[in-house]
Amino acid sequence: MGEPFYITTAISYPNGKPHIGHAYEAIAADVIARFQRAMGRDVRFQTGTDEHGLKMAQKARELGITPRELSDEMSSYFIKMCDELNVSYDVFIRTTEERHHASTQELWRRMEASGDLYLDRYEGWYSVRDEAFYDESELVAGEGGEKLSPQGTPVEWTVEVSWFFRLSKYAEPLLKLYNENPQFIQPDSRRNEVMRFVEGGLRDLSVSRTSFDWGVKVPGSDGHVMYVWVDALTNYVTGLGFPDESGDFARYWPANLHLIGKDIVRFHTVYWPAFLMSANIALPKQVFGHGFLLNRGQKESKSLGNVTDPLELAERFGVDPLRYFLMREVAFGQDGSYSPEAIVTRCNAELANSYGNLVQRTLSMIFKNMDGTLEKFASSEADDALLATVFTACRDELPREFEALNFSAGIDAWMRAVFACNAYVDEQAPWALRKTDPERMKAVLLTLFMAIRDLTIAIAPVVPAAAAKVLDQLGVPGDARTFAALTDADWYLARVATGEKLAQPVPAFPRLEMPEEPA
Ligand code: ME8
Repeated sequence: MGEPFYITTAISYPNGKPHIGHAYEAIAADVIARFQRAMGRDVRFQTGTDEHGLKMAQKARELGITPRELSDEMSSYFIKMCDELNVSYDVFIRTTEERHHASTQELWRRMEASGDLYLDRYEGWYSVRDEAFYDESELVAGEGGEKLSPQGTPVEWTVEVSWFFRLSKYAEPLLKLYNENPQFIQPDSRRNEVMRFVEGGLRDLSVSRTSFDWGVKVPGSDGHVMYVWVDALTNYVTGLGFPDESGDFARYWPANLHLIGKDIVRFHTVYWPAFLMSANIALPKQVFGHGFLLNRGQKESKSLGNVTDPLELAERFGVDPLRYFLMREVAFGQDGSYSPEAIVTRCNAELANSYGNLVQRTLSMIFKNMDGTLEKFASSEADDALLATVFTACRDELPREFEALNFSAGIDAWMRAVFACNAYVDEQAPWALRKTDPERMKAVLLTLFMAIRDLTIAIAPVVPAAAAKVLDQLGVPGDARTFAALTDADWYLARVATGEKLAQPVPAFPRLEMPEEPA
């Protein structure tokens, strides 16, 4: 078994149906999970829903149902989204599960045993939408002069007796953590923001509420439920069986990567490591705050009427084209914009015309002109040069960039190899060789066959279903679809030895239709 690799997404608030940002994060995490599996790692991939808190309680009240009914219904849409987008999670966690309450209460007890929890009176600004507390100094003025959180959401002055976590005690240890482990918070821009924030000193954090009961009960303190972020963050260890520290926990903790959006970096890089230090649990290796996805440059919102159902996009353009577009178009870590036209333009140019066409043309020619027969051939210098270019892109460049979460750059390296194949096809003109030099035609087509296998294995984490379709047509066995398999020089001879002929190829990347009019 390979080295363990534990990756998580944020757990989503199921107070509405999933939006494109949720799909983006789930897809990015899935690309990482599939990539790491293809690199030979033993991947554990967790996602889920964050079902407690005032936001959920208020939404349920608004709809006249219980929070439980709301989370049961809505969380099913998140599961459906993951399944339809081909997101290969191992665990879908729901924070209302009994095991999660037990795990969070154990974390609480450990923080209490460290002397980090105390009862006091809480007075401060709370944003229900962000489920976050803010300092007066962090607030901004709204259009009518009203006070808003730094995220632009309404805040309420709240007064109650609550439990506090001694966050102030952890400012120094946290700064030490960031300084000693520059990769802990990525990208660097977010790391700098967090460091400035912590350098300003930390105030103790109110971690329980008495004004409502939709949450995890504070052990031994009637009437208190935990602040939703205490329980939300704990999901990452619950899913590994915590408080049982043998088994999955022993194997997969600490997490290699918490993948989250930029708005919740503070929770994951200040609160979470502080809770873990307090409870004497090892810290995750990296938190990566990706950017936001915007609809034609604008944030989606009900009032603008531009909220997109990611499953409708997937249905309209296909799951793999949507995945490809999101990973290719946006420089990971930065904000990005999408529109139906941009999806069609990008996918037609790269997936359909460049790569899909290469595959389809090559396999059709092998099928028609060679009766689908694969055989040994003597390669020329040009053939070897092409295969070397493709190999370098697929085995070195793309993996190096994907390892660093630079998906767009990795795909760019891959695309250059696809272009090299297309330039080779034009130069070698196999259709003309058919009459003049059939042996040479075979060498050209079989070289392309080998190149396509490499290209397809490399891009499979991004477009898993279409890639599987191509690899099935090539006859590449399931266990040979890995990056290590790319270095096996004899795979082609083994493939020839099976004697299997290529069947008539079926296009894996059809061209997309441009939308008639921009929505
Ligand atoms: O924050 N583009 O849940 P959530 C990209 N429950 N990503 C986006 C986005 C957008 N437009 N909008 C949101 C929560 N996200 C908490 C997390 S984790 C212990 C608890 C991202 O449903 C967002 O940054 O509001 C977050 O990573 C994820 O979607 C879920 O957001």
